[in-house]
Amino acid sequence: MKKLHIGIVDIVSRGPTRALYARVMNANLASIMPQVLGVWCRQEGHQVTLVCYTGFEDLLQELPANVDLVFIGAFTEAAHTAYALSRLFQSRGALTVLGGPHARCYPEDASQYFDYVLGFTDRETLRDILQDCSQHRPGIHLAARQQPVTLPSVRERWPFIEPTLRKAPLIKMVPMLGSLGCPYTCSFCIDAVVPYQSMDLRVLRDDLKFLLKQFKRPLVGWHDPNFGVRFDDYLDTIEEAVPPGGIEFIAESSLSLLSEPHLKRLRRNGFKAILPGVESWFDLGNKSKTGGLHGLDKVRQVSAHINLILTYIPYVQANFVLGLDSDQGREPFELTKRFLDLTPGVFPGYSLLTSFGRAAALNLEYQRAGRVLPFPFHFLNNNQSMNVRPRNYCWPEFYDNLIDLTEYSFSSRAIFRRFRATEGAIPRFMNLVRAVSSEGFGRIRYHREIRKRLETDPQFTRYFDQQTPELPAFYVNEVQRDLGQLWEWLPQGALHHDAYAYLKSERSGKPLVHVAG
Ligand code: B12
Ligand code: SF4
Repeated sequence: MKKLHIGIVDIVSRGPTRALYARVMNANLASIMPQVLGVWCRQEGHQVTLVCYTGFEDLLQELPANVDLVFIGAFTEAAHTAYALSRLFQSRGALTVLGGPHARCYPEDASQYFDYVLGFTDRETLRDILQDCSQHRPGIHLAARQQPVTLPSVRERWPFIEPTLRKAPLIKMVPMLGSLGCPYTCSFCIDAVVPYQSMDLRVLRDDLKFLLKQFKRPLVGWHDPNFGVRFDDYLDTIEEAVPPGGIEFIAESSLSLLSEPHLKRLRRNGFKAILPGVESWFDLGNKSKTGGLHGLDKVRQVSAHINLILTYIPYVQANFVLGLDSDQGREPFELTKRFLDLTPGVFPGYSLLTSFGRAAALNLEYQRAGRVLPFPFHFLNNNQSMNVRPRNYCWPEFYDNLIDLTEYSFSSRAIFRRFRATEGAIPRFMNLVRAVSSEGFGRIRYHREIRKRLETDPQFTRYFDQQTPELPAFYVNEVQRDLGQLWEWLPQGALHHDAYAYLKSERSGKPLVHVAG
């Protein structure tokens, strides 16, 4: 096979940025799969250049001009950035491949702009592409039957991890993966139907030992959808490789896994931040181990649990989904405010209910009910737009409640109480920066702007009420501003997508995916 020049772009930022938070954090949000592809492509004998795009690089300078094949990894919020890059590289004669969350959720749309669009990707899938390596316009959709059984280790990915972390000035977080899939089946989740599988614990052990030699005190971010399902196996592995506290860890874990004995062990082993999902006061009780408890009873139980976690783990972000069908009136929002009163040390992470294309079977229900709005992908990041019309709220009412809750969560009083209730300089610093930057104050400003326009801009009201598909100019201008120079390369029509493609394809009975291998 001809030796190819392969470019890989891991898009972390949707466009150029100068924000301080982005400077500190973006390189720490690099994905694992682009690095994996880099290792596999080199092992197949090809020349690879990988760029983690954090918003500070000039992509065209960093990737060689003569690449044959470009892999792009993108979340849906970065879809337009990815589409524009694809067009640019295709215009220079390269073939392009899209992978990652956007490709998994919106393959029909993406295949208009790439030669290949990938779902689950294993080494065989990659080999198929490298062998075929030909133009497909529109592109073809390929996927492995299941998640890969093994992935290259941190040691093997190091030639890609190290240059990425060099861009992170303060915190340097190494991305690791202990498991794929999840044994739980939360209806809204992309992993609800993906069987749980553990990665090879011997490889993890070796990687942890390797990391101890690279940094004085490494920081590992576990990318597992739900870390600690086989809790003892993972903690045994960590304890075998690392002296207590020799590596610091961050993980997403469900509350049901965070019992007090587990918390003691996590603290002993350097876990510094945990991100459990609470999601709702009226639904999804299994995940938070609150069973049939609802409303204020659930608030009290979850609060007590999180206060307990905070005595062991200095940084806790509790995640909520706002606008679920089980919510109505002011009560869910007021309950979250009571939760913050009772749990002053927690950082609240709010997601607006978002239906990411094919991510979950539940999305078919929203599509059948005609409740999905075609907001451009750029805004589908759980906070800049909510693409499911709420069942029990009209938009102004929903936004009033959202603004009230966000203001409450990032009021001077709440910030001060959070500061006092948190231990350690870094957790305090992170809470403060997140509150006063784009996440806290920035979102309050943004939601207020949307609310104002819902009152004053008839184009907005008609679009939100699904009376017209005509996109308000506000959104077009935002994408143009965020993409910077890449705007010129955005393919025509790319701001619009069929928000009902998943349902249509299910109804047509035609399989979408070509299984690789
Ligand atoms: C870990 C994680 C994070 C981490 C790490 C992010 C990162 N850069 O990887 C953190 C906490 C930083 C994060 C942040 C966010 N996340 Co997140 N995150 C996840 C999580 C839990 C696991 C993803 C993962 O790494 N899995 C392990 C990999 C190996 O498996 P995989 O993702 O299934 O990938 C397979 C294929 O897609 C393919 N593949 C993946 N990447 C690539 C790349 C290329 C080039 C190719 C060819 C193939 C390929 O190969 C893999 C093996 O089969 C998922 C939920 C889930 N359960 O999957 C959400 C998820 C991916 N996140 C999501 C979202 C929305 C976000 C945020 C926008 C939230 C926010 N508002 O801040 C940000 C965006 C951050 C950013 N721009 O980088 C959504 C994405 C939906 C979408 N279509 O965009 C998901 C699906 C959760 C959800 N809501 O349903 N996230
Ligand atoms: S526990 Fe988390 S990862 Fe598992 S199915 Fe539920 S939401 Fe998804």
